[in-house]
Parts: sequence; structure tokens; C-alpha cells
Amino acid sequence: MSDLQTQQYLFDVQGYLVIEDVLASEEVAELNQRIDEQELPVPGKVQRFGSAPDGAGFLQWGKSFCDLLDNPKIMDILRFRLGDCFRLDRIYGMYMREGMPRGGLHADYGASSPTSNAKQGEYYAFRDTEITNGFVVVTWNLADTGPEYGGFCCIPGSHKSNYRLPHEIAAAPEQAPCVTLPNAPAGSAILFSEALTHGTAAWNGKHQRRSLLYKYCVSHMAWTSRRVAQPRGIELTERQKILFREPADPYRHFPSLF
Ligand SMILES: O=C(O)CCC(=O)C(=O)O
Ligand SMILES: [Fe+2]
Repeated sequence: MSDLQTQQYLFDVQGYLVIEDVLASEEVAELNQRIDEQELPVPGKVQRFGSAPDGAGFLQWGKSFCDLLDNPKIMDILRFRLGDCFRLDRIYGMYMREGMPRGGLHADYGASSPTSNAKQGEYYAFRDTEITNGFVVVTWNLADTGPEYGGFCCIPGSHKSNYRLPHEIAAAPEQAPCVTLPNAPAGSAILFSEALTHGTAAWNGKHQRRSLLYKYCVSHMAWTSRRVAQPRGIELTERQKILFREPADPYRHFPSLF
């Protein structure tokens, strides 16, 4: 799926996109090795590692983590949803071992978001000025995820839903045919809109799940009042530095990344 037009179409229709083979196996191995060196606790109740804010999180662990920030194979796709001016809002890693349970389905924007005033089963008109998908996540898979193993799951197209997620689906997503677990081998990137109803499926893989999540939003928006810090002692490009800027009006107070 290399054609940009096809990627744009599918991202818009599905609310997510899997791009395979973005990272070579050597790059995946290098990132995994850096993570091994951290000697993280065995995943259990804690599923996250290297989070920021505060600090620089896993970006501090090496240049290879910083190079993912604006990997050329994802920048033009991020542009579809976020325009020319966007910033890095949060990052964290996710790791899981066999037998770890699922998380709840959720969406941060749109009808099913906690802040939406959509009522159960009642038509919900989106206001023109409401930002329903100004927030995009890029999940870098350092291990295979998919229907056989678990990992990221979602309801394709739900970012355009007019109704709240029904309780029946939220209570047992593993039994709901509308919930998809996209096949995303190591080295692939999953991009998704935070308006999409999504979650974490239980982990059944013998191998450890390892994903790095980079969360971007339009330049004039922020999820949190805290900021991801630039890593110390690692040279960033001018474009990478833009991603760490404070929220501001696009073009006038926040430069284009392109
Ligand atoms: O990849 C996953 O397991 C889902 C992560 C998630 O819920 C999120 O990034 O908002
Ligand atoms: Fe989420």
C-alpha cells in the first residue's frame, strides 16, 4: 500500500491504517536492544514504559527513538489529519506478556468520548468547530501483534459514529464481530485517530508485546498542560525540534513541518 491516495482514503474511511515494513529488521533489533538495556520490570499491572511527559521518556534511550519522531514514511500520512503544523504531545511504550488481560474500549474525541454530550441512542450532530480528530497516534510495533496474539484493537469507522458505544460491545469486545485486531508485524506502524473507538486486546502471544506510541496533535491543541522534553545529549534535526514546541496558532506562531 504505497500509493498516498490509497492511504489517505483508507485512513479516512477506517480511522486507522497499518503500514508494513516501515522499519528494517536491524532497526527493530536495535530499538529492542536499547529497551532490553533498561532492565524494565516484568510487565504486569504496569503495561507502560518510558512515558513522557514528564521528561523525555524513551527518547532519552537513543537517537533511533528520536528518528522515529519524523520518519519520512509517516510524515505525509500524518499530514492528512493534522495539516502542516503539529506537535508531539505524549509518548509511551507498551509491553505485555502472555495472559495479560484486555483494556477497555475508548475514544478521546467524537460521540463516545467522555466529554461528549451525545446521549445513548440519540443522534449526535458534530459541531463544525469541534475538533474530532486533531489527535493521531503512531504505534511502532517492535514485535508482531494481531488476531493471533492481541495488542491494538478498534472498531473501524467508529471515528465517524454519531452514537455512543453501546454497553453490550464495551462489556465484551472480544465477542463483538465489529471489533478488529489488525495484523501488524514487527517493523510496521499503526496510525490511528484518537476519535476512533479503540483499546488493547488481551495478550496471548508467547513473545512479549512491544510497541512505542507517539501521540501528535494539531499545533493549537494540547491534551495535557505538561510537555515532552527534548532528550539531553542527542542531536535533533530542526524539524524534530518543532515537534517539541508549545501549542500555538498554525503558521502564525507555529511553523510548518513541511
Ligand atoms: O495499542 C494499544 O494497546 C492501545 C493504546 C491506546 O489505547 C492509546 O494509545 O490510546
Ligand atoms: Fe487509547
